[in-house]
Amino acid sequence: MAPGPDAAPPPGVARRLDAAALAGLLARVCPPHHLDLAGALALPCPLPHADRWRAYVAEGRHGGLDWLVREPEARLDPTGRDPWARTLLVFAQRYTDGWPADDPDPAAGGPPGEAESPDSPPWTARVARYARGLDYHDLLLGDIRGALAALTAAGPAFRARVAVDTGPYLEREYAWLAGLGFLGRNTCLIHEKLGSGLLLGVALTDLEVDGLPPAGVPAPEPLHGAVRRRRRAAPLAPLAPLAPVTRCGTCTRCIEACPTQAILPGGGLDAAGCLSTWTIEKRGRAPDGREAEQGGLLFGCDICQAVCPWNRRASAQPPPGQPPPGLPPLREGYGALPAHAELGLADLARLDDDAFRARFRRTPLWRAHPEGLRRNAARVLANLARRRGEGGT
Ligand code: B12
Ligand code: SF4
Ligand code: SF4
Repeated sequence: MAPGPDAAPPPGVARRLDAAALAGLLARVCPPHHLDLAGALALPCPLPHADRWRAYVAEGRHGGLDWLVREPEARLDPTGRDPWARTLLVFAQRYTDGWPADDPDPAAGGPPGEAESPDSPPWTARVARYARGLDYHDLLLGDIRGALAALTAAGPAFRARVAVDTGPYLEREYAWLAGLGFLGRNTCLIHEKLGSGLLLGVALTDLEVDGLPPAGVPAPEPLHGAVRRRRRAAPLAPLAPLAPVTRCGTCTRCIEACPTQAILPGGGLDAAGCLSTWTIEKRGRAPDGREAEQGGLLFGCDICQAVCPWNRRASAQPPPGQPPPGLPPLREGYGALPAHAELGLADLARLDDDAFRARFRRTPLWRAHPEGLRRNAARVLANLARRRGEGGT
């Protein structure tokens, strides 16, 4: 049986296993499904950063994303909605190999001189890295479902509800608790060797797993990892309390680099001020007419990740565009789609709705709607013209 949302196991099949056995199974089923990291945590689970979530909601930092803050308390405990859930599996998939320091890509906060002309670099370099190819929801959901089906075929039968983004789960908090990485001031989940170019997904299951760290205590390593976070292996439970919440130290680069000052001094985000919200989620004008702050970015923003030393470190090992040693190649589908190169920024600014639908269905750009993409392209053109001293609005 392939578990999917609300799939129920056949009666009488064992759903209980220990963490070491689950780790062994994950090591078998994750690599063929392009899943670089996988971990598990016991439910119900108190969330150590629940107060950050409550403050985010109370201060209205969700930036008009009303779907996010509906039933805020429910987001803190998935077993309220699904009392059958016992274990949350958390998965991560790389979507980029490398954030080179001399990257001329304006979406990576590269030298402004490189962004002067609308013709160079190509517009896909103005799109956040996760969004240059196919829709990650399709890719990652499909891969997680495939891995769960293989897991069932190899052993336990269980019920599962899978989500990438859309479920009421604080995915980064869970990824940290499951040992996939630490939480940075830019709010991203960062793996010490892979950096933060990782997309996350979860599977709520009724598996009973013995030997996981106590609820609410972060694991120091995931159950499965294409590379280890630390050089020396740490046993799961005894060292668990030492797993770091954050490893930012005294660094504040992301806070300083954010063009809209959307990252709070103590870490955490004002989503209302984030360019990712302005260019993807928001309709209409930027808040208070702050269009100029969008600079040369067309869709999403990678600046607070591109400046992060942990991504620099992750990029330092391989030649640009190649996977770090010991890692499989990047999953197909995340590279810029060849068809994107048929258009320029000016074409995007006047693309009609039908052409938008024909070109961008099943890509992340779909989320901006045709009017959003036209608006973004027009803003970038105006910002570039202003930088060249040609005026613009
Ligand atoms: C809504 C949303 C957005 C909104 C709001 C983001 C926000 N920070 O709130 C907007 C549109 C701005 C956005 C932008 C981006 N997003 Co987004 N987004 C989401 C979504 C759907 C919900 C996030 C959420 O619940 N926010 C509420 C806040 C309070 O929760 P949180 O940021 O997760 O923080 C929790 C903990 O991490 C902790 N915490 C937060 N900050 C800090 C700081 C420190 C120091 C510590 C110790 C703890 C801590 O406290 C919180 C409560 O548990 C998630 C998917 C999901 N279901 O989780 C994807 C998700 C977070 N996004 C993702 C991505 C890739 C992005 C972008 C990089 C895309 C882009 N390039 O434009 C940017 C990054 C911007 C940024 N610096 O966060 C990935 C992140 C992967 C990763 N490695 O971290 C996710 C997980 C999607 C996925 N399935 O992979 N996103
Ligand atoms: S994604 Fe861009 S705008 Fe948003 S917090 Fe990071 S640097 Fe700031
Ligand atoms: S740039 Fe510095 S402060 Fe920001 S997430 Fe990376 S290490 Fe942490």
